[in-house]
Amino acid sequence: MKMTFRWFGEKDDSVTLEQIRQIPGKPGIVGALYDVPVGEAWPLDKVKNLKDTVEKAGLELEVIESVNIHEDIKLGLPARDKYIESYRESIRNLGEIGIKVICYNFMPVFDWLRTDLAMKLEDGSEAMAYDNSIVQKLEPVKMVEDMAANSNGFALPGWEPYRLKELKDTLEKYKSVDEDKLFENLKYFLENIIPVCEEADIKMAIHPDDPPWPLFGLPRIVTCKENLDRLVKLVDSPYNGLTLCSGSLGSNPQNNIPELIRHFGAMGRLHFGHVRNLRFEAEGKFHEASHLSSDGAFDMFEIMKAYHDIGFEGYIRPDHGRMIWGEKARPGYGLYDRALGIAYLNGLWEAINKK
Ligand code: DNO
Repeated sequence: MKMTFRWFGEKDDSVTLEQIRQIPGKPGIVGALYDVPVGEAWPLDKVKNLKDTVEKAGLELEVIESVNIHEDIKLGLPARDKYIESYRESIRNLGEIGIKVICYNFMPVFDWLRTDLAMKLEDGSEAMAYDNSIVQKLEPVKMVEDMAANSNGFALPGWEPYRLKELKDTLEKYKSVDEDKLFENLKYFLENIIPVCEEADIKMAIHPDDPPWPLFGLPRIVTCKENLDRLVKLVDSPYNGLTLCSGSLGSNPQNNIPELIRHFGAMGRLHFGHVRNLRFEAEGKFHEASHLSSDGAFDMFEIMKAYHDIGFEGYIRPDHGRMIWGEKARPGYGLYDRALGIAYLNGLWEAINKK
């Protein structure tokens, strides 16, 4: 297992590489470019530059999260071939700088969704929360405006303002896309990129849908064991793999996270783990918690033990943390609570290792 930490780059993150370097165990960086529009290839000079920046700070860069997928690919529109070609070029360029895993998602229009980005918890910390009954009453365009107004000035991944201008139009186009069609479009995409990944030695690791159920009538397919099984079979290669996000899949209590880790780990399809804890107030109503097992619903020991038992050689990162100690940062991505998360996950790992 290689411990990592997500970093949004010099311009887009309140957390610095110098700070990350002082986290016990010196985690590797999970990075990305944020100034290349979705659908365009990531230029070699820019990815080299990112790599150099990270290495100059004494850290490693082997994971990218995310190279986002143009909506026309998900919709299966004729222009997809052009965008897939750009994606292939990005993969080749990332292969040149030694990237090993690309995390991506195939969620129509929206990436992850929370209804409150700063819910006050009893101890005075703030956490992101989700309530299905609120989402059911929401109008997507209004919701996006609210998110933008509440994100401490940072653009949220997947919610970039330039994409949202076309929101209404895009929602209309999805009316003819159901689950099966979305699976078909994912298959087409994977068939066209996996051979390039094999050459570049980069594993694709799809991120689950968060939350893992349809929203606003849009289909979502990366949601449960059955669908993940279907997904890994779309192209039968270890390069077609998964990011197992405990918080995303785990928001549906029917998804048993340690069991999923064992199942897909045994198949050699697990390349990246996002570890996060949640506390449920009701079905479809939860808030994110500290990583500690007793603060939420998940047994972190069992999760880390499952990774240990499969002999996991991929990457793990702490996921969304709370805002604590007065920190102002991108929601979910402050320094302090994620650093505590790493220390705790590493502690569990050490104990499991010695047993
Ligand atoms: C949430 C993240 C996701 C993830 C993308 C991958 O905090 O885990 O936004 O990066 O879904 O494409």
